[in-house]
Amino acid sequence: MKALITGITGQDGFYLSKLLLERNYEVHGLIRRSSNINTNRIDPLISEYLPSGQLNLHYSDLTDSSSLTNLINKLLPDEVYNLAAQSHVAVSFKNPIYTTQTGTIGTVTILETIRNTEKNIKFYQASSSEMFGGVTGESLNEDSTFYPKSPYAAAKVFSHNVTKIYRESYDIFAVNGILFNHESPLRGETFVTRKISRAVGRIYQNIQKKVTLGNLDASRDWGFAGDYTYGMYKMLQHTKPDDWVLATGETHTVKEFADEAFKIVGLNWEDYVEYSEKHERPNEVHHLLGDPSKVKKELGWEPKTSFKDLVKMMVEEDIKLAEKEKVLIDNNLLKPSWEHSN
Ligand code: NAP
Ligand code: G4F
Repeated sequence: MKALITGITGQDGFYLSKLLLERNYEVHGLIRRSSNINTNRIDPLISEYLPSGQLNLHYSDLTDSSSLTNLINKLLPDEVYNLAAQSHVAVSFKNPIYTTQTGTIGTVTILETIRNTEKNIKFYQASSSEMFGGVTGESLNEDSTFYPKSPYAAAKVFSHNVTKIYRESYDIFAVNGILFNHESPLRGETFVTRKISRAVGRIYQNIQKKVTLGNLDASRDWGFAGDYTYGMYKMLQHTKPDDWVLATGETHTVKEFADEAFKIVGLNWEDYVEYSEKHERPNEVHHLLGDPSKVKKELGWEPKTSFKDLVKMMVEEDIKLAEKEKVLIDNNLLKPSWEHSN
């Protein structure tokens, strides 16, 4: 089996490509050129699988339609997982056009290319619980109404709809995975969970004093990225394409996440967390809770990692990272800038 993954250098890109490589897939990943190395997350996979040719990386960009089309036509993969996006909701208010371009053009380009090949290429679209907007307290499922509240969410709604349109119009095996928040030690450091776990690790190692956050009362249905990427794979192995929600069915506030994370190192979060309005968004998604009963019934998928285990996994990894940073600081090889960034 041959898979093409857009967004292979991201959090989910790592977990998904690891899973596929371990199942003997030939994996092709799309990377974009940057002035700094951007393959850090997948470096362990590069050293293990690139030399044999089981893993291959190609320069492209979701906004560069011709390069995407050429790549798919050249590779003719069995499966395409479209994970790439400008995925930060707050940033999407600052860079709305770029977020929209990335979140829409690539999806329709890939679907159009698939439609024009002779091969039955299966397609996975990374849809998001952000599309629901968190306007009610109810548990959200595949039939719940979308109420996008950011340029990011609006672009995701477009891609979700166009995926469904291509499935229904051209009989393409095109699937939307509507994923609620999923985290890991590889989560981007400006998302709230990782920002907190990074801060806990550094505060524990005495190289940070405080962490500044925005809305502490927002609640999210947080799961582990490794469980969710297995769900993506399961969707493309099903007999027929459809849309499925992946969630834990539990929701926790940002405050609860901070409380749990600081407790792991025996500290009280209230002594270290400060509030700043600068982390508030022009329009907030206050509450997200997912209902994964359809995916459980039809695909047998269930999350394996509890909220407490997820927080522990992230904090423990970030304590180890901070320990390495402390050595560099002590030897004058690193100047901490984290309290001024994010
Ligand atoms: P992530 O860590 O932010 O990774 C995003 C990936 O997209 C990175 O590989 C990034 O490349 C790439 N990318 C960004 N802009 C691109 C462009 N113009 N062309 C090509 N590649 C581009 O995101 P994630 O957490 O793994 O999420 C994966 C997907 O699921 C995203 O589409 C996200 O919106 C969606 N999603 C995530 C969650 C969640 O909770 N994690 C929930 C629902 C849906 P660089 O490494 O070069 O920046
Ligand atoms: O961690 P967040 O930035 O994630 P958000 O906005 O829920 O988006 C993530 O999950 C979506 C799935 O629902 C994905 F589609 C999307 O790509 C991304 O992966 O923020 C979570 C909550 C928000 O309510 C935010 O206002 O935490 C609140 N928050 C409070 N202080 C903060 C902060 N968020 C960030 N990033 N930084 C803060 O300092």
